Amino acid sequence: MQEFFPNVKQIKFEGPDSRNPFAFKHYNSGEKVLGKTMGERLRFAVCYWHTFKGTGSDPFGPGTFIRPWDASGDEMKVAEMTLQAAFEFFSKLGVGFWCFHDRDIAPEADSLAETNARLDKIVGMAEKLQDDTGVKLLWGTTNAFSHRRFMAGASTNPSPAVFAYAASQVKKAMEITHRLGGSGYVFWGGREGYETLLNTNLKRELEHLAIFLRMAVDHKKKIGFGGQLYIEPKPKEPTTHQYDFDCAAVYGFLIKNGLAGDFKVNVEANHATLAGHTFHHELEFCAANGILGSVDANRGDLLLGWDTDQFPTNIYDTTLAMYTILRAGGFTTGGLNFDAKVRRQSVDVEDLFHAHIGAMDAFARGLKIAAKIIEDGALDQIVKQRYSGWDSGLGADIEGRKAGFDELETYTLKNGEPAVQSGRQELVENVLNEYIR
Ligand code: XLS
Ligand code: NI
Ligand code: NI
Repeated sequence: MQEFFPNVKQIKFEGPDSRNPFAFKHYNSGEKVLGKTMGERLRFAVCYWHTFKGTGSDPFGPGTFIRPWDASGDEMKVAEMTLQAAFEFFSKLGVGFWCFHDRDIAPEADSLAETNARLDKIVGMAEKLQDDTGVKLLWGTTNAFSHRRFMAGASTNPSPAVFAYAASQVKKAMEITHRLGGSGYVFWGGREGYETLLNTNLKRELEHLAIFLRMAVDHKKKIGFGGQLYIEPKPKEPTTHQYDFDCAAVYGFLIKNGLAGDFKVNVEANHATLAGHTFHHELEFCAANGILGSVDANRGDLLLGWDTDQFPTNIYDTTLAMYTILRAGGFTTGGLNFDAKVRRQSVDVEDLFHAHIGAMDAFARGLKIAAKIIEDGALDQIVKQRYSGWDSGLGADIEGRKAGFDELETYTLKNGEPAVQSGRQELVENVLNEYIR
């Protein structure tokens, strides 16, 4: 069988002093952190679209990458070679999971029936490669945003025929995800949003989105798919306004439509910053509401301001992310999917390894630092103390709904001006810095 990455052998852990670019310095899959191995805690996944289908194109020019798996002139042969290259990459990198869109793994044909037959063929191969390598599917998803039929959205399209097409596509994508034993299925809004309100019935489009998601829940039950359904928020791009703007908007939508029990959130770092939040904020919001499901691990560039999908390297961000994820109980069905692409000038296949090795090490460091902060209770004590007024007396009466406005007025008239306490922001920032090393 053809080897697609002949210059790279199995990536191993060599420790922080290693200078081998093809080795992990911090990610040691079997090492235990807070009682579980790093592999179990981090649940790394490689995404198919950027890593194997990405071309390096940008709005100002076409692709720059020439991949050995793209060499054949035949579309289906390319799909087969790409799948082989992907599993060689997963195995050499030592990740446990992968993620794909239906159209990444098999090219669309002239009819839905033929497209689905192509998918079945590739999924059969993927099933075997999964068995051979032990690599599992973290989640599957549908690309219902690239084809021109979806230019005005999929489930929020003004045309019911396009809604039907998207439904047929999601039906099939859920079925193949189920067949491959996927532990989740993602709905990213694609073009579910609008360019101008002047031609848009926003109320109706939102109702259609809810109907579509209900149908997906019904189909999941019908086929016995036990994986978790996720929604991935994003505020803008490609549309001017995407309906799944941020985690709070998604949560409100789910609650309103009685879907909160059926969906969790797949939080993407770059989408958080596009929405004007930090990655940490979005994770903490989900954790607080019991909807933290999975993560698309990447980063944006605040100077550019679009979805640059760079590989995560910032140890502060990975530490804060893991701090929230660990305190929320860690991943169950979810994981850290590198929805990230190498830069346009990173044209060699080896660059794909450098990108993932750095990102995995960045998260491994974040995990270890966060675990230490938690073990020491370094920030916990300060937060606990700050809210301790709620544990007894007045605070407990308010939380227990024993005191209403009348009682609180009586209390205030009697006790006068409340004492103020320092928020100690500089102190907590120093504590964090002491742990990041
Ligand atoms: C695009 C999204 C997309 C989803 C999967 O911005 O991040 O890649 O993760 O459709
Ligand atoms: Ni994503
Ligand atoms: Ni993105």
